[in-house]
Amino acid sequence: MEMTLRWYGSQFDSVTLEQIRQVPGVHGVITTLYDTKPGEVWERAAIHELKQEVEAAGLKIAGIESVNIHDAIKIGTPDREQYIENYITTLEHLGQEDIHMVCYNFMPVFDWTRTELARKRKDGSTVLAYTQEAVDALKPEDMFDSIGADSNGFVMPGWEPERMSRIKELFELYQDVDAEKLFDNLKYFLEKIMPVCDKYDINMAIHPDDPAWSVFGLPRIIINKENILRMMHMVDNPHNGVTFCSGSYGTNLANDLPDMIRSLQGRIHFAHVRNLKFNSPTDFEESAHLSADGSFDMYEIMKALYDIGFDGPIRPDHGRMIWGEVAMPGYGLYDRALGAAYLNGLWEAIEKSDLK
Ligand code: CS2
Ligand code: MN
Repeated sequence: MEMTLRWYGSQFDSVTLEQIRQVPGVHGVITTLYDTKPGEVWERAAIHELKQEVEAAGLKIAGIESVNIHDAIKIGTPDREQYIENYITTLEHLGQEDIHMVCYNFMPVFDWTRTELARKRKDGSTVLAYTQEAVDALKPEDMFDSIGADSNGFVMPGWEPERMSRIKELFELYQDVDAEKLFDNLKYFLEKIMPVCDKYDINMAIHPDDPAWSVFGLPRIIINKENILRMMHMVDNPHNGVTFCSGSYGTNLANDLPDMIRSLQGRIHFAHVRNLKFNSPTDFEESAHLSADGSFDMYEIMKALYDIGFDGPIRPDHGRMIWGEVAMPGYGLYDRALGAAYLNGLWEAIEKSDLK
């Protein structure tokens, strides 16, 4: 595996490349052109410039998170053809710049959903949290407002203001899209992009829906082992793979994370590893990465990745906000650096006990 940190670009991130470079064991970043909108072509020159900036700091681009998918592709309207063309052009440009892993998601309307971005824990740290009760009491448009209000002034990925202002219209457009239709539209998209992925050896890594169930009546399909295997088999190409995000699949306690990892051998192209602490099955918070602080056995998760020979980029996912840092919720430096060090330590121990 290759330990990385997510970085939003110097215009958008409070964390610098110089800081990331000093996290032991981190040699790469997962980044994006944060100011491009879903559906836009990523110009090769812009990708090249980003790459040069990262390399000048002594790091490399280990992959992109995310190249977002335009709603027309998810809904399946006739204009999807143009947006798929644009996506293919973006993939060509990434391939030409020697970038070979692209994370994306196929969630209707919302990206990840949390009901609190700064829940205070006993030790004074703050974390992202979710309760089903809070979602049930909210209208979708209020959800957007609460996310915006709590974000320390940062634009949260997936919660861009332009999307917030179109929320009602988006819900109407998705009216006839059920889970089966969403699967069909995903298949259609993947079949169209596989040739360019084959040509440039680009691994597509779908991110799970977070939380891993339907919110506000919208269908969600990338939620469990059965569906993810269906998705892989329906377009049976090794470039059609997944981002294994423990914190997203783990929102559903019925998901056996190590077992899911083992069933995805060869198709996990990217891993997000973080822990959750459940207070009840519908109330969880994003704890520190350490097993003892949350509900998951992080050793078993890393061991499963090791056992299947996972060699792609991995990153600590959201961290807590600690030591007075002010940053995008989930994306401060300090706790993610602790997470990276901890995950590296687990990996070293697993590797050495295996080689003994
Ligand atoms: C990320 C997602 O911050 C997060 O929760 O894991 O926003 C992820 O980047 C997207 O869903 C992938 O497209
Ligand atoms: Mn994730």
